[in-house]
Amino acid sequence: MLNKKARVYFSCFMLILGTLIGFLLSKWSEIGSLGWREPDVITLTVRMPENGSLPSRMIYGKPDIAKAPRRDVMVLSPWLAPIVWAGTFNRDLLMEEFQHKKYRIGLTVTAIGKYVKLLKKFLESTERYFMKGGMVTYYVFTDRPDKVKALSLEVNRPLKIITVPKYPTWGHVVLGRMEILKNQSEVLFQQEVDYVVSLDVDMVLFSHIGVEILGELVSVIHPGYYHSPRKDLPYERRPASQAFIPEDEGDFYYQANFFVGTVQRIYQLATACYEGIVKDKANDIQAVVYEESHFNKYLVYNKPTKLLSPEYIWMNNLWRLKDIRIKRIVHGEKKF
Ligand code: UD2
Repeated sequence: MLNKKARVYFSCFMLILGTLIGFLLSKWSEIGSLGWREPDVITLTVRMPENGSLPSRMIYGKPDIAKAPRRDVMVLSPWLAPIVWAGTFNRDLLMEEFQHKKYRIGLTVTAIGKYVKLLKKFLESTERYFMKGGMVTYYVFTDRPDKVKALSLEVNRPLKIITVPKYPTWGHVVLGRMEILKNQSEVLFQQEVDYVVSLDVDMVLFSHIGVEILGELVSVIHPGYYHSPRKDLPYERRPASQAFIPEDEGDFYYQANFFVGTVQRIYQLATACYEGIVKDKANDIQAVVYEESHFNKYLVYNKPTKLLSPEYIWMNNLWRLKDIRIKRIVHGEKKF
């Protein structure tokens, strides 16, 4: 009798302990990312006050040609595109040029159907961490403008709601996004912004995302495949699809949930993906990872001018490797 009771107590204890450990593990990577401080490549950055006719100056330590910013990761692709990691850039220096040119940035996000519910949390995090001091306009693509308005979103940057069709399925939404982007680049973005940043609504920013992400055509290396050999990358390998990439081609696998570019480059990218999607549909074939397959195909033959490391889209279900010093954005936060 006593043994049975003891067994019950022991089981309860183990259950509570297991739940506690599970909870702590799930929070660990989040806590870790918040605790990490981003080092500057060049540490001393002081702005000197304006003095008579002299313009205000920035004083900082001289870059040391013998000192690599990171030795544990690739910081330059074979086609000479920088790969952005923590520790490889000085945001203050980048801001100098940015403020001088007064670039306008359009942040686009798709929130269709129930995904509207994710918009508030997404925008709270972008307000806190996205492009501080930059000229940002939010563009929300939605089929439910009334629901978006009803969220009473408190944002300090202009927010434009773009009404898009009601898509019947998830597949139609993710494929349709390229058409929306193509059309809006033509009619809206070319008038209103210099750079387009496209993010998914199931993302939460945990750290500052600044001008280091800007470039002509910028994509993020997928956190799940960045150490994988080419044969394991989930490219579309069937020649019948427009997204086909031969077995012996491909550089990195990129995620289609975060990309950046000038309006012209985004227009070209979105048009190519849209046309590939339309042709596939006519041929009754669906690329293996939907629009992301077409996106990857495009980037094999139109190399990105800048790459963002997987720090820029992390997923909480991935075990963080030691080369990931900071989680800037976490993807896959879906609590409807
Ligand atoms: C998966 C893939 C991603 C990409 C994507 C298709 C993983 C981990 N992720 O992302 O790499 O292939 O699929 O682009 O494999 N949306 C709506 N309403 C909908 C459906 C989608 O607004 O009804 C929007 C929303 O912005 C959402 C995005 O489309 O964040 C992508 O949809 P998802 O979040 O369901 O896709 P996800 O993250 O599983």
